[in-house]
Amino acid sequence: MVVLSKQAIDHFSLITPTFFPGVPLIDLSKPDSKNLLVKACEEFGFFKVINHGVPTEFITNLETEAIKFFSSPLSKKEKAGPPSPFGYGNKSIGQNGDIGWVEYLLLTTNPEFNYQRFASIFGENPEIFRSAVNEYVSAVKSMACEILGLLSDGLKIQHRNVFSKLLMDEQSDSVFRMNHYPPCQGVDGRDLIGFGEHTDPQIISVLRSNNTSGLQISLRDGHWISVPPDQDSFFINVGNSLQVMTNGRFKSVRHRVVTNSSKSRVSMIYFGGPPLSEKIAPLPSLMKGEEDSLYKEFTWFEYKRSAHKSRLSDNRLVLFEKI
Ligand code: GA4
Repeated sequence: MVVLSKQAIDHFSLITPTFFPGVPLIDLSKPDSKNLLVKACEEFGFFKVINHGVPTEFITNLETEAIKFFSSPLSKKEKAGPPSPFGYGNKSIGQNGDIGWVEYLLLTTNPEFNYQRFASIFGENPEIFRSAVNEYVSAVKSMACEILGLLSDGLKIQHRNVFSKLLMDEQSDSVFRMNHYPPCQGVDGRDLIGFGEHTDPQIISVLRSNNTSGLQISLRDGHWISVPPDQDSFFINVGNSLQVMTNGRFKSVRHRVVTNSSKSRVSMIYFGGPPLSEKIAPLPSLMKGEEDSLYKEFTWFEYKRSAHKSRLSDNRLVLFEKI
């Protein structure tokens, strides 16, 4: 188990900014959503969606199972770890020394694989947890694909499935994560870092949390803002791969989570990624006139390998930028 020293606590604490009211809000049932989506991806790389079509029952079922799991004895949870690459993790994030005030389950979205894991973790009733994950992930993936379709419409790309087909591919390398941030008092009026600042490597990330605050995003000018929590909505992040495919027109958002002094935060995030063999490069149809590609072409396998060698806060795209 990782124990945070006084030194680490000093390093991982900060003053929390106030809530920001200007997070773009997209109503997926409205006909103008495609243009608003494009604008949000250009300006923030982040937005909130309502009328998303994911049944509340799927969300509450999975949240109940997640809370049951995180409330179980550490010795039981640790049987599902370490998360290399999938399983239970506690305070330690990734393989390169990052830590945060968080425990989590990291899963592949491949149902076969999860079954093997759950069979050993949830002795009595693995089927209930497994089906809660599968029904939730499949509904959230549909919503992510709908958003990606609307984005390609908004960008006037001829084939509207150019992004969504990567998530729909049987070989799609997507990940699902459930995080639990126990309440934490913080130090000297400063909050502790739950999950350090980073951008997501994949195409798109879909986050849902309970009503506990903690998520912060970095604006284009570098200022950090707190995102008001909303358990009935989803928050969407542009990932590094979508930034590359749009040749930098969409920006992957830097974000982090700070702990709450009195309440637990539980979040679940679907990271929609392409197949490992997929070549990621700016789409020629998005390059205007003489516009040059800002990035070297790479496969998702190459990017992922390089990401897993990095520290959480690193700018992972610099290695793939053209000079
Ligand atoms: C950030 C997004 C996802 O949570 C994740 C993370 C992954 C991990 O937890 O193992 C990484 C991080 C994430 C990027 C850099 C590397 C890998 C931790 C880390 C330090 C599951 C992912 O795909 O990339």
